[in-house]
Amino acid sequence: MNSDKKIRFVLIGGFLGAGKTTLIGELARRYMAAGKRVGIITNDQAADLVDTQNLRSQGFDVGEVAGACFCCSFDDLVATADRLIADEAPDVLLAEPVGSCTDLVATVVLPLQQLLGERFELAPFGVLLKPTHGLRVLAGRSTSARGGFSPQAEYIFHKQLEEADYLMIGRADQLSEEDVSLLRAKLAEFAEGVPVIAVSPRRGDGVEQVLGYIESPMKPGRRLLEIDYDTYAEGEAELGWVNLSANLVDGETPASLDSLAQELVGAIAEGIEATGGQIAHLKVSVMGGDAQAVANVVANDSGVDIGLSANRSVEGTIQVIVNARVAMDPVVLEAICRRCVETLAEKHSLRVDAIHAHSLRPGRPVPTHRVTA
Ligand SMILES: Nc1nc2c(ncn2[C@@H]2O[C@H](COP(=O)(O)OP(=O)(O)OP(=O)(O)O)[C@@H](O)[C@H]2O)c(=O)[nH]1
Ligand SMILES: [Mg+2]
Repeated sequence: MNSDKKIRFVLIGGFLGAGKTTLIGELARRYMAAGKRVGIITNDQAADLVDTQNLRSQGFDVGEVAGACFCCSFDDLVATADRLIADEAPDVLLAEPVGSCTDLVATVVLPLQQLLGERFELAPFGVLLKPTHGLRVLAGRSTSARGGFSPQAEYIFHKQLEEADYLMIGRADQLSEEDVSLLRAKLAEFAEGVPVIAVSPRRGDGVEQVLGYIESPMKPGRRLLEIDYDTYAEGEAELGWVNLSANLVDGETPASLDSLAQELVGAIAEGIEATGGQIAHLKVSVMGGDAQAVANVVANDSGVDIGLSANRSVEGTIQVIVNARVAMDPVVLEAICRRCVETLAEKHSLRVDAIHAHSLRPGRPVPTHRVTA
């Protein structure tokens, strides 16, 4: 990289399970195919991130900010960016904030631009709409994302979309043309004049257009929010958060990573639904050797999705990570996750070793910086 050249800093926002990690992986692949060096920064309230492992196993350089969201650990975000810059000299940094965060223009985009504008060139801020929840929250459609989505959680969902410089309707491969038109019309009601792209990072639709916006001279952070932090904090605190990791050992026959991931995520989702919890995003990563499978559930009754296929059966130690973000008591959620890991191991004649979990409700956001005008 030419040392005088600024690094393009790209933040991709959107609700839990909207498709941010998948899109970031696809953007990174395209940048790299064009000869650019890319670094990725993931973020979570706690350690053991499925996203970090997922992106690393795809061959990307990933730094992680774990323990608090970007806005509340701004200095950690900058330090993580600095480490990637020192190690990899990237031309582009792609960063994924926590999916329950909002007010990112005031707390991340503009502070980065204003404090570190000599080094970083901020891209316009793109936000992905999660279609299951978008159809329900914006269009009143009864979908699998039913019930349990309180007014406070809807407030966060809305605020995330309101602050975008450009918007993306995610998982477009699964939407009818009518649904895309309906969502466009609903978005235009509060984001008039904001470009909207229907994207399917998985199939590739719309990704070149997203790159066009990222590389455009559009001013970043044009839509500073008016936001009530009490409602925002209440909405975030409704979520139970569990990050669990464990090793499954002593297997005597090869085990299929894809099947284990699907089976575990399905069992946890069933356990959650039986207690009335509402899934925002449930992810399971299963790793063995250098292979990894990721399976996801993005809403109640939405079914199991294979986010990353390993296509491999392995012997030896298998590492399991569960990341669950669900509207329910985190202690009960942790108990369900632990029980399902134990049951899975038993069924496959494996032994659970080194299991540990963090469970929490996100605390009130206290941003390091906040630009108000
Ligand atoms: N069909 C389809 N599925 C997609 C697409 N993009 C993402 N997904 C799936 O949607 C689920 C959620 O995707 P992620 O990329 O993990 O979502 P995220 O926004 O990073 O989620 P959090 O990190 O929890 O906030 C996964 O199962 C993905 O495989 C798409 O274009 N089409
Ligand atoms: Mg993600």
